[in-house]
Amino acid sequence: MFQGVLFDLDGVITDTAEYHYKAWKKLAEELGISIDRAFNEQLKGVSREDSLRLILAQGGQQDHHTDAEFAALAQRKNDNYVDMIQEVSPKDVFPGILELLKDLKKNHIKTALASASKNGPALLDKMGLSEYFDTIVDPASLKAGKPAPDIFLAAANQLALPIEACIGIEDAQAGILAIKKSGAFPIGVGQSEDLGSDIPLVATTAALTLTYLETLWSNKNDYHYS
Ligand code: B16
Ligand code: MG
Repeated sequence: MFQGVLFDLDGVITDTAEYHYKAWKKLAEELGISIDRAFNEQLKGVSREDSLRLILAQGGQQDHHTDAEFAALAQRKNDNYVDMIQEVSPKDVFPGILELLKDLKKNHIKTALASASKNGPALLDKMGLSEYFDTIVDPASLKAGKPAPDIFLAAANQLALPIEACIGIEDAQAGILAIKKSGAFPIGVGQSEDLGSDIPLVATTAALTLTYLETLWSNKNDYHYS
């Protein structure tokens, strides 16, 4: 049986992925750059700075800003995003997540937050979920963000568990690559068009029950991915 579950936040625990998209779209438009939902799939799970680099490259503006201007643009996006998440509350937790967290606790399965977001701890507080997490990885402490495996390796390490004993849950292409590279067993939340068909996927978090995770875990050798 698995001993730990490593959770992404945005797009897995709540719908903040949508707020990130809206905040990036607004900033991009102010810069005369157009981005759509398909482009946004590349931004999911990617750090604030790397997301801004991708957007500027999309508009051919990769060399247009000084370091100070770049930092101000990243700050502007975050200020706008932070405004949007002020009203987040326990009712914004995705279906099934609270029940899963409670069941994991009851069964002494450890939990970690492996979110690239520096706003992660504040969001868990707003949703009343902090008490369900044994540890939170500080994304600022990592050498490389998703798709590098560092955040999932750090999460297992902080739980004092071997990574092979953990499940990682993600909604983003970059995050799933990171889980695969880490050695944890990946479960994706989303569609095969976005996330591929080589790992188990759920269309909604309502499917993420402890029983279902146990079933996937016992069949994990049926999945072949690299
Ligand atoms: P922040 P996750 C990621 O969180 C988001 O998916 C991504 O869109 C965002 O740019 C990144 O966090 C950094 O967030 O600007 O709040 O520090 O999906 O890894 O939980
Ligand atoms: Mg995510």
